[in-house]
Parts: sequence; structure tokens; C-alpha cells
Amino acid sequence: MRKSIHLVKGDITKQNADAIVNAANSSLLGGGGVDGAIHRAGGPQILAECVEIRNRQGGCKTGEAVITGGGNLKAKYVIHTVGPVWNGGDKGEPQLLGNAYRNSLKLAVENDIHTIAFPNISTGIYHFPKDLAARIAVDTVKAFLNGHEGPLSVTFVCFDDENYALYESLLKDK
Ligand code: AR6
Repeated sequence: MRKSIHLVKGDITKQNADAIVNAANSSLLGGGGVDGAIHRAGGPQILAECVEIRNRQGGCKTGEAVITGGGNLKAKYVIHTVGPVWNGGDKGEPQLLGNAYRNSLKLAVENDIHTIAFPNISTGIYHFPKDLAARIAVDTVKAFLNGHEGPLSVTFVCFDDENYALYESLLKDK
């Protein structure tokens, strides 16, 4: 395996990875979209751990990441990161989205995670343009893997056709 990037279409809650990433919000208290799906599928243990983290450090800032167990999911861990809300693009959104991917990967490595699955962070309720978000996601993951020594397999899990097509074309000349 060593280092690799994969693309699948589907539901991230079904992924068989050491960790799946959640596109959360700063409260860490759940929400709609992929966040709602992960908490529904994973059960109440994940929210209980999020509440503990929130009590300890006051939630999670945009671009940062925290880790909980995977509850009832196949994944052992959930890494909760907060992508930026798209606000025109000149409020640091691209950098913040890159930070969300990078900090999730750092946390994965710190926890000895070797397989990790990402959803298309910020491209739903937060309205980040999908094409730019896909480029940032792929570039950030490639750069991280290039600078990383150990085994790490990264899967992009696209829920919608538009994102899947964008990632397919970005990754085909990998
Ligand atoms: N598996 C994989 N991807 C999914 C799934 C799923 N089960 N469900 C949706 N997506 P969003 P955001 C895709 O809105 O834009 C929440 O309320 C979806 O098609 O989930 O980062 C949080 O609490 C889209 O491409 O996250 C925050 O308040 C991508 O996941 C806010 O939404 C991200 O869409 C975060 O907004």
C-alpha cells in the first residue's frame, strides 16, 4: 500500500478505512449533510466524545481538526474538521480549506492511521465552488503524501456526480 490516492463514489459512512473525515461545524454538535449522516450511522458515542472535546477546548476552529472514536461505524476513528463557509473567496477560504485537509492528515498520522477517507469538505451547505475545492483537496493531499514517510492511503469519497467527475479528471494524470 505505502502511499496511494483513491477515488470512490458513494456514502462515506460505509467506508472501510481506519478513519473517515467529517465535514463538521465549529460547535462539533452535529448538523446536516455528511455530518448528520455520520452521527446517524455512528450512533450517540461520537456526539458524546464531541461534547467532551467541546467542553475541554471550546469546539473546533475553521481549518482545524479533532478526533473521536468511530462508534458503530466500520471506521475506528472519525476526524472532525471544519471547512470554511464560501464567502466570495477573498476571506481566506482557499487557505482554510487546505488547512482542513492538512490538519486532518496530520492528526491521522499522529494516531497511527494508515487509511483515511475524505468527503468533499465545504462543497455542500458551505457552498465552496466544487472545482476549486477539488483542486485544493487533491493538491493538499499530494503535497502531504510527498512530504510523508510512512504508509498512508487516502480515499476521496464523492457523493454527487459533479464532484466525482471533477476528481476523476484531476486524478487521472496522477
Ligand atoms: N457521504 C459522503 N459525502 C456526503 C454524504 C455522505 N453520506 N452526504 C453528503 N455528502 P456538507 P459542508 C457530501 O453539506 O459543505 C453540516 O450541517 C455532499 O454532497 O455535508 O462542509 C455541518 O454540521 C457534499 O459534497 O458539508 C456544517 O454545519 C459534501 O458531502 C455544514 O454542514 C459536503 O457537504 C458543513 O458544510
